[in-house]
Amino acid sequence: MDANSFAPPSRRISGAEDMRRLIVDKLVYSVGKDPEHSVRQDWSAALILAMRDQLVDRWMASTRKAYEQDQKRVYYLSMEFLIGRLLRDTVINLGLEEPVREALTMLGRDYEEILRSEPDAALGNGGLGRLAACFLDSMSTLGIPAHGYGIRYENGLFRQSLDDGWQAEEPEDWLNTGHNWEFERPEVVYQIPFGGSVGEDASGKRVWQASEVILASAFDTPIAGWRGNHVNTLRLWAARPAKRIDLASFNRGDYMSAMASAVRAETISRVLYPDDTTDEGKNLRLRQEFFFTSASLQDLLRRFLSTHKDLRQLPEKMAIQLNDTHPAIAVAELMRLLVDTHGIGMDAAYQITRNTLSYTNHTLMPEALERWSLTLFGAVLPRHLEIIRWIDEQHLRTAAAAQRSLDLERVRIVDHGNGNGHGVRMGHLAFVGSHRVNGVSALHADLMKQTVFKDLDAVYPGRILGVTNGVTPRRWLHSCNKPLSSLLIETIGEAWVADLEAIDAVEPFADDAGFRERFRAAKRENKEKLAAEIQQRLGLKVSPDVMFDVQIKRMHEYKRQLLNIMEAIAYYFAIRAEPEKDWTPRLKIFAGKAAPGYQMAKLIIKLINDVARAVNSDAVVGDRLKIAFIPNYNVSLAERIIPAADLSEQISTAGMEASGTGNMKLALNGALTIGTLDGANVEICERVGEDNIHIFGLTAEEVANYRLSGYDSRAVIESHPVLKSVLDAIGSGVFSPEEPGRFRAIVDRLTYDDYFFVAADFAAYLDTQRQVDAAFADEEEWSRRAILNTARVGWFSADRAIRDYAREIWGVDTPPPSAFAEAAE
Ligand code: 26W
Repeated sequence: MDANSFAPPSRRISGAEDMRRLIVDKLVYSVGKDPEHSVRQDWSAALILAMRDQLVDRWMASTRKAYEQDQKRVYYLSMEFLIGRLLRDTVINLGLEEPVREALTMLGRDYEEILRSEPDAALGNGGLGRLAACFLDSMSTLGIPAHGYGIRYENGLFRQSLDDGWQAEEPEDWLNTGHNWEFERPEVVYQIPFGGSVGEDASGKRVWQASEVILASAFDTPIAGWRGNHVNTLRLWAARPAKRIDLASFNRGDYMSAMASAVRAETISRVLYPDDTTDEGKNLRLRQEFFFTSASLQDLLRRFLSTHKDLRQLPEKMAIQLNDTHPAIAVAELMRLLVDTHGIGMDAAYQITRNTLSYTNHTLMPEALERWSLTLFGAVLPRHLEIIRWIDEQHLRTAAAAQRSLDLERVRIVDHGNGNGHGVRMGHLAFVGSHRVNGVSALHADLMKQTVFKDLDAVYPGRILGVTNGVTPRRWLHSCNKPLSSLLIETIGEAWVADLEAIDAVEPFADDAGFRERFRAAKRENKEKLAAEIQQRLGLKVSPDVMFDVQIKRMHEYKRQLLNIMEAIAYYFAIRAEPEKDWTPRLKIFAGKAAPGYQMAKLIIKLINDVARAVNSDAVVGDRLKIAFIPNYNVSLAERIIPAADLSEQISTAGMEASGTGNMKLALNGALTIGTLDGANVEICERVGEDNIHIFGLTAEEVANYRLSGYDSRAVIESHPVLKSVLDAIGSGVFSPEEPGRFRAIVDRLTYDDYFFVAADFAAYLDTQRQVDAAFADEEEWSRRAILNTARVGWFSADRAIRDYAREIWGVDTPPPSAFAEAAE
């Protein structure tokens, strides 16, 4: 048989008529529906399958090339991938928008409506998960052979709704209508051992006798980059029991116990972030982390060994990136696989491991740095505990030699003290087991060296570096903001889509009145659309003429949605006191989910909604202030809000937001930022210029000093009458007359234990908001500054971030941006 016998009939399509035929073919033969009786879901499935067809041969070509050229590969291990919807991006990346639209018109279907019926894959929580998704896009665009590895959660992050203004949570059934992008790989299956004990065989070799084995089964989703030149794989693992049912119990009629071990196994890929406040929750979380890490490492070793013999070559042929501490167990698991399964010595295995792994840290908050009690860890992963103790010994020797004055207790991975740090410190493990450790903004990397990783930095100087986050311009401008994208392409060409720094070509147009008007028209179109959605979903009528002031992110006290709503209250009172004054009208938009167990964050959602109820129904106020909390924040909702934003709220307590990526997306879409000098805001400020951003509040250094010297929020409150009146109103039930004490806990927190410096920053925030008002009132000047924001944030592209990783961490080549400029011509 010659090679041509394998050549499949080509499915690549360019014209609308061919596209129509392919979609109908998919509808009939793959979805199994009669076009006459098909509903929207069926058409959506058919279109996705048609697009997937377009990806497959490119995907195989990419894989073939990686094997043939023996390219170095990147493996990105992440507990979260917030990919959202894939259809619009894929169609645009492949340059197939025109034929798809036309084909659907011929079929009497509406393209936009079909796009909306694709479920939003919410396999993540926040920025960390979205970053992983942006990075996959960029690695494909840059042609880096890469795999994303994660968990195929049956229920992703919960679906949020509002029940009388309170957050309500329901399971997100994103798989209900099938995930038509993926290919199930039933043959790709690995055994994941848990529990049991470790013994020795006759030769003295350590042998792990697990008490339970669960199977990890692969599902692959192709991820195309710009123009579809390279297609990578997102491989997600589903947990399966080794034995579906226990027949003996079944035959006895004991059906529950017959299924028990299957249920226990499948629980592992059931939900994202199970509540880990209970022991059972912690146990499940550790099992999830080991489950996907082990499956991924077994898989990449199998791939490596299919074409290589010598495992010492591993660091030359692959880079494994740990997205936060969640996959930190990879350090011990890679050692275990090398030593126990492949017979390599401990020292050599340790060296291979460190040279292959690197670790990204996404938060300095000590409570988010995972640690496991020795009891739990030893019960679930006894062999790994041995290996980690071995690593710890080497590490402590290095530490003692490097830094004589160091307190070794603080740097050890396995901590025996009884304090908070008791147990296995996963951040330390990830740090020690990696050759590079990166923060996600310049400030964050600096603070890592000064705070949580100070001692480890002294032992391993030069290991920490900063790689400032970035966002993909394909999704976060080109595909989500058609009006602006089209204007930009018409004005400066298309090069920026693949090389975002080229967007600086639009800077001179900031001084062109005609361009400013068109820029405003684009924003206006987006605002009208969002206004219609707000009216439809919340029953709230808002005017697209007012400033759209946006804070969209996870609900967390450090992000200070509370500061924002308190400012709204102050503004509300001021308007009521002087209704005749010339106020700059605003719509405050909030969206974000609170972790189900995070009571304070949930109370803040309720406060926002109670204040909204009072303000939105107050005839005196009218359009001058409206407040909208849009439920169920996810990637798709962000894609609709961001293009419509005028003002971007990035107001975290300085030193607490590692980077932020929403700040980049909003600035790119022409919103001005009001923000603290935190995370990547610092670098955004440097790039857009101080005149084009509204910075306020304490710096990270000032916050740190206050934490040392003590800070008396009560005195601050007493000395600021507006702040006092706002807190009095919240605390006395002005917004919750049916339950006056509802928000007492919030007021108490700010008065006695204002850990996030809300009171301290209130006055500066208020002042700055009034400056924003004045600036917005000058339409031409505001537009000029908005255009400068778009023009000057090109550096915050995920492509640039990936080039930095490739060069500084992975040792992987990437094509220069000029390669794309030529291709675009
Ligand atoms: C349960 C443990 C845990 C705690 C927090 C898991 C995950 C989280 C967050 C959702 C982590 C996260 O998203 N961090 C964000 O990462 C972004 C990408 O680097 C940064 O831009 C944000 O500043 C950071 O908060």
